[in-house]
Amino acid sequence: RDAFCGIFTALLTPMSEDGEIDFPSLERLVEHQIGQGIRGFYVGGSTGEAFILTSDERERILETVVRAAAGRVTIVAHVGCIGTKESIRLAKHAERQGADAVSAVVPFYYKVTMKEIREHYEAIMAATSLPMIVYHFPGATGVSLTMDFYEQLSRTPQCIGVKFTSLNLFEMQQIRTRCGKQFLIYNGHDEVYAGGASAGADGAIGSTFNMMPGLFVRMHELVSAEERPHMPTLQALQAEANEVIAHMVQFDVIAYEKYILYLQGVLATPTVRQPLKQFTREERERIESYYAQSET
Ligand code: NAY
Repeated sequence: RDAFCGIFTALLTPMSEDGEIDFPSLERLVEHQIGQGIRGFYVGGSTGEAFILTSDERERILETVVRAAAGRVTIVAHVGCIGTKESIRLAKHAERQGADAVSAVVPFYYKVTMKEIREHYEAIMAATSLPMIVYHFPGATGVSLTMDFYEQLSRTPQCIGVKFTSLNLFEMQQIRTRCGKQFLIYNGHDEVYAGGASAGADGAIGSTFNMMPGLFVRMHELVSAEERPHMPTLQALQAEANEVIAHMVQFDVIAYEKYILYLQGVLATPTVRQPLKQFTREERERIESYYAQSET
């Protein structure tokens, strides 16, 4: 269980100027992250631009990350698609590659009930022996999961937890109460990491860990220490992260993080794939001057 608790970076997918995947930059990013003490990677999620990649590309990315990480951290492969069949294909591939767990977004676009959603997860779990982490992100999918849904799925030992990307920490706390101590909860909105930890999260999966992993690794150490966490330090670290996040959300999450990593020399270009937003020269200058000022 320890290998699944902590800070998991929702990995970006570096791209070259023509929008193709830049594998050397991906390997550099993996190395850069491991060097800063993260517990693992969440590969091919929203931050990884999963839904605008082909399945073949998703497979190549996972293969590269597993090889580059070489067993040093835990690998969660996001295999979710809006259809069950393709999710199963990716899950089987993840198992063959040696991923430690799979995760799948709640199926979106076609309106189905909790029953079909549960059957979707059961079918993916039946296809491999890997543990499953449900990916709840109502802001993007428009799907709210019920407490009964969580409770039922958590009774399946193969379903080990949920990546909870919502600001509703009351609901997170209710999952903790209803599903028990063993069920893993990952905080998914980095700006409320400290709040999520107090609502019972065991760790976090986040996009901003790509550009500031150290801050969250320190917060996780604080909240998981045996003795009581030092609240003023925790609040100060969260405030430091949130200052960057507040700046970032004026622009665009994925393009912004890629731009910072490009400025840091980790990525060769800050390109995102169409139709995601590419920054104008004026936006790039604003980000650069904010970055230069925050570095000093
Ligand atoms: C994923 O699958 O990559 C994630 O959901 C990562 C979680 C991020 N959510 C989104 C929509 O990007 O880290 C968060 C988020 O960027 C951050 O909290 C800022 O809102």
